[in-house]
Amino acid sequence: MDSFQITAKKVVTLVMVIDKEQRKILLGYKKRGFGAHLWNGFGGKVEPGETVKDGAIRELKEEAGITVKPELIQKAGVLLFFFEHDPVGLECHVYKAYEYEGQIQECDEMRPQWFDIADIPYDQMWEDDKIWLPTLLNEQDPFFGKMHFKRKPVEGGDAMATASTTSKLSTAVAAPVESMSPTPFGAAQPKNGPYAMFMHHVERNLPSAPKEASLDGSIASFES
Ligand code: 8OG
Repeated sequence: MDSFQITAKKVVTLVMVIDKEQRKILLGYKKRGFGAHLWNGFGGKVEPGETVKDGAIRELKEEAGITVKPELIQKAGVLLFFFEHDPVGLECHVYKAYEYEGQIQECDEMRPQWFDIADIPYDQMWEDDKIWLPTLLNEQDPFFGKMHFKRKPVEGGDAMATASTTSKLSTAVAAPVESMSPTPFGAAQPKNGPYAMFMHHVERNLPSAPKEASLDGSIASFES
């Protein structure tokens, strides 16, 4: 486990917008950067000087074009991600919102789309999501999770490279339009991206939401 020891952590946010009545969830297709080609909630790094919640609200606005009032966004849990041989862990604060204002909009980083809760594309999401997202959807939060990831072995190029090679090939043979995937994230995309999760631990139904995690992987403090 030495290869998973962290000496620092980066605080990131993730917001899940849910339409309870229609039983739908708003996800975004990440077009570039970390987690590219996967569907996810909306979020990112917390900026110096802003609270974690303010960071979550700002990222939701930047990535999906919508606003949630601070009193209508609720902390669902904290996830601590460890990546092999990376001394910096990610402390991800997960929020849920059932109401929003504004028009949902695509940006250069994310393409938002509603999904039926019964039809969440878990095989095109980070691998851990199928473990904790049902917890949030079933209202078994607050939760705390620890996930350990290894980079997937490279087999004639990594998963991302394979995906782009495949799409270049289909262009080269000039496939008829009808036979082409209607979206740029069809079957050629990597299953769950370039990382494989090999260990996880989740605590559910906590009495209150974790506020911070320790570098040893435990909860350091709870929201008051
Ligand atoms: O700023 P940037 O887009 O790189 O921030 C990373 C985003 O990805 C942030 O919203 C947190 C999110 N994220 C991870 N790991 C995982 C994960 O395992 N599952 C999900 N659903 N989101 C993750 O960094």
